[in-house]
Amino acid sequence: MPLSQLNDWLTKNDSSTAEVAQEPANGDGAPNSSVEQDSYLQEDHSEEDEEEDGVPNECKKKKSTQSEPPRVGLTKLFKDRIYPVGQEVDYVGTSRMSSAEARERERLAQEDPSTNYQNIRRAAEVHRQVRSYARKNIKPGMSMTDIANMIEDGTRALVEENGLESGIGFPTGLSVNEVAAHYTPNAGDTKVLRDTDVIKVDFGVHVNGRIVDSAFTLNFEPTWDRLLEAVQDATNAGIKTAGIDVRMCDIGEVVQEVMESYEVEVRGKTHQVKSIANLSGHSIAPYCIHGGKSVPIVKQFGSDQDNEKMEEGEYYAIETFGSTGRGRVIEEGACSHYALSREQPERYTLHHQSARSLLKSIERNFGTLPFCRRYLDHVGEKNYLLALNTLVKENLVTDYPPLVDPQPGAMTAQYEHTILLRPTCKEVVSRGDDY
Ligand code: HZT
Ligand code: MN
Ligand code: MN
Repeated sequence: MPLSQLNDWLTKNDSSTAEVAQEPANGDGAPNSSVEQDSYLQEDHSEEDEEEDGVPNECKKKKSTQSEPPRVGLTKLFKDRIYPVGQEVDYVGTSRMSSAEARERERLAQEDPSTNYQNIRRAAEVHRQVRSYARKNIKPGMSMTDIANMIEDGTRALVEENGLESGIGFPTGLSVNEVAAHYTPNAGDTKVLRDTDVIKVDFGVHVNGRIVDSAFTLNFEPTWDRLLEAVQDATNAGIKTAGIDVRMCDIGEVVQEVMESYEVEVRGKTHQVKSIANLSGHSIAPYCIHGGKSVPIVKQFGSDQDNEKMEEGEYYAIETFGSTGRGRVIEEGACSHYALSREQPERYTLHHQSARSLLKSIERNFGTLPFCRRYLDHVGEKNYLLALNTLVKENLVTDYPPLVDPQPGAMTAQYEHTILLRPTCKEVVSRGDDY
C-alpha cells in the first residue's frame, strides 16, 4: 500500500470525531435512549472556547463524541444516518471509475435497501470505534473473558443490538501465540494474557446481515514486531491485488510473495515468515460469514478452481496469517465457535426435546450467524452442552475448533479487512487510522 494513498484517505476521513448535529440536552425521547446511555454523551467544546484560529465560532460544528468505554449508539452520533465511507481505491487498468454504466449500477445499488452501503459502513464505524478502545486497553494480566466482554459490550452498545437486525457478527476471536484463529473463552475459562503473548483480535459487527470481519494482532515485546509487519504488509498486498475479474490464485501468489520476504530473529535464530497454507480469506454474503468463495494466501498448484474470479458487487474478507512454525494449522483444543450448518439435512430425528429446543433457540437468536457458547449463556440457555454436541453430530450445527500451528514454539499473526467490490471502485470499508 503506498503510504501517500493511505494518508490521503486518512485526512479525508477522520472517524475519531464524527461531526454531528448537537444532541438536545435531555435527549429526544427516541426509543432505546435510556438515561444511562444519554449520560455517556459528552460534548466536545474544546473548539468553541476561543477564536484562536481565526475561524468564527458560529462556523464550527459542535461534536458529540464517543464515550470511554464506548457506549454511545452510532445512530446518535450520525443523526443523518450517513456513515463514513471507507478507503476508496481505483481499479488499476480499467475505466470503471468514469464509466457511465458503472456509475448507474452504483446509483441503483444505493437505492435498494438490500444493497445500500450504509449498513456495512455503519458496521465498519462500530468496528473502528470499538477496536480503538480495545487497542488502548488490552493489557497483559487481563483475563480473556474481560477482553471479550470489553469488545462485545462495546459492539452491542454502538451497533444498538436489536434481534437479528443489528449486533455481533461472529464470536470475538482472541487467539494467542500458536493458535491462529477461532479461540474465544467458554464460561469458566481462567486464561490470562501474558506480556510475552501475541494475540489476534478478530471480531465482527453486522447491520441487517451485512458483516464487517476485521482483525489485528497485538504484541507487548519487540521480538515479534517484524512478524506483525510481515502480515500487515501481506494483507495490504492482498487488498491491493483484489478487484473485479481478478483471479483468486493471483491474490494467493502476491500475498505469499510479500509474506515470505520477511524474516524474524528470535533468540539468535532466524525464521522466514510463512503464509499459513490452509487458511484463507473468503467472500461474505448477507448473514453468511463464508459466502462460498475462498481467497488463498499461498500460491495454488493446479487446482480445479484455478480460474475462479472476483465479481462486481461482492464483499470479501481479505485476511492473511503468518507463522514462524510449520505454516499449516490443525484443529486442536476445546471448541467455542459454532454455526448452523450451511446445508441442513433434509430429514432428521432429534430424540431429545433439549436438542430440538436448543436448535429452535439457535435459529431464533443467531440465524445463520456464527455464535459461541458464551452467546448461548447470554440468551439464557442452561446445561446445553449435551444438546449442542448432538446437533453437531447430526450435522445440523457445524463446529469450528481452534486452529493451531502444531510446531513447538510457533508464533502466528493475522490482519484482516472487509472490502466491497463496488461498480466504480474498491472500498476498504473497515480501514482505519490504525491498520
Ligand atoms: C467461521 C466461523 C466463525 C470463517 C474465517 C474467519 C474469523 O476460517 C472459508 C475461508 C467465524 C468465521 C468463520 F465463527 N472463517 N474469519 N474471521 N474466522 S473460516 C473460513 O472458517 S471458511 C475461511
Ligand atoms: Mn475475522
Ligand atoms: Mn474472515
